[in-house]
Amino acid sequence: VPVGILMWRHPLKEWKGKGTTAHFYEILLGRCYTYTQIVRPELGHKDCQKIGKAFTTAFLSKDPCSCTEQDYQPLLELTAQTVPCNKTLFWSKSSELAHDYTRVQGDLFTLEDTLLGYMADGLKWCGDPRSSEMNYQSCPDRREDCSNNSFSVFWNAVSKRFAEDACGVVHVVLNGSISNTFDERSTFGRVEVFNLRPEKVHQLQAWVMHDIGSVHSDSCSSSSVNNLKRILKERSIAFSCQNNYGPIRLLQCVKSPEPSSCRFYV
Ligand code: C8R
Repeated sequence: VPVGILMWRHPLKEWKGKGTTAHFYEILLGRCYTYTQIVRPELGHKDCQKIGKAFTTAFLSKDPCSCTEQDYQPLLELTAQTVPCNKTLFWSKSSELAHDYTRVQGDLFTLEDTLLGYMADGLKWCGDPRSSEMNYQSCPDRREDCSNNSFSVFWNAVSKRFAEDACGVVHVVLNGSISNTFDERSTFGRVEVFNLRPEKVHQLQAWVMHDIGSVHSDSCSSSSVNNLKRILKERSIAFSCQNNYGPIRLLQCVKSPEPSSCRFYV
């Protein structure tokens, strides 16, 4: 057989989105060790090698447009983690603010404060059915290629578990500076709200935050937030809402160079 044929590699399919994050596997493993050894050593032993393997096995050598939540089940099982009741914090279009808050309020957990969310946050990954390697060139774009792609399906699956596991009074940080403060198409609106268990989640408390200096566009009394209230009522989960919740407002003020809206605190 001519050497040229043995060396031939199928070109990977080209997608509209960015490819797998460079050094994906190393970052994943490093974050797993950082989380289990340094961030939350109380979590106890987790086998990071096995977790890393389960993560890549979920998507390598497969069509990145036909992913299923089932593919991630082995990974979910290896990363089971208990979040105490009353300590779950959801967010939607408010990622930075919510994470700023859990950083100072260390007993609250967003999904990124749990092992699996911590590992995957901000990364991109996909494989290819004709290769056992990751595709670093391109990955499917959720809108332009397919919605059942390797990372969207992952976030759906882990967000679903995160919500199913929640108990007591749960919280959500919403962005009141956009028109769709509660967006039914977001992960929070589509997945998490519908996977809360009414028998153990007594109340959802929403904090609608406005960017400092922005003109208020949505508040607790807006129609999108009322829509959230209605959905929860149908699901027998109590709802409460607060505009510009003080402790989070304080964090916004600390980060704002223009203190005019923060006079109360200075
Ligand atoms: N959640 C969803 N998506 C997440 C995520 C997460 O924890 N972490 C990251 N990095 N992402 P958005 P949303 C990525 O529209 O849709 C959980 C994904 O690529 O501002 O309402 C979390 O528990 C995803 O497409 O928020 C939280 O409560 C975008 O960021 C909701 O779901 C989602 O950004 C937030 O999801």
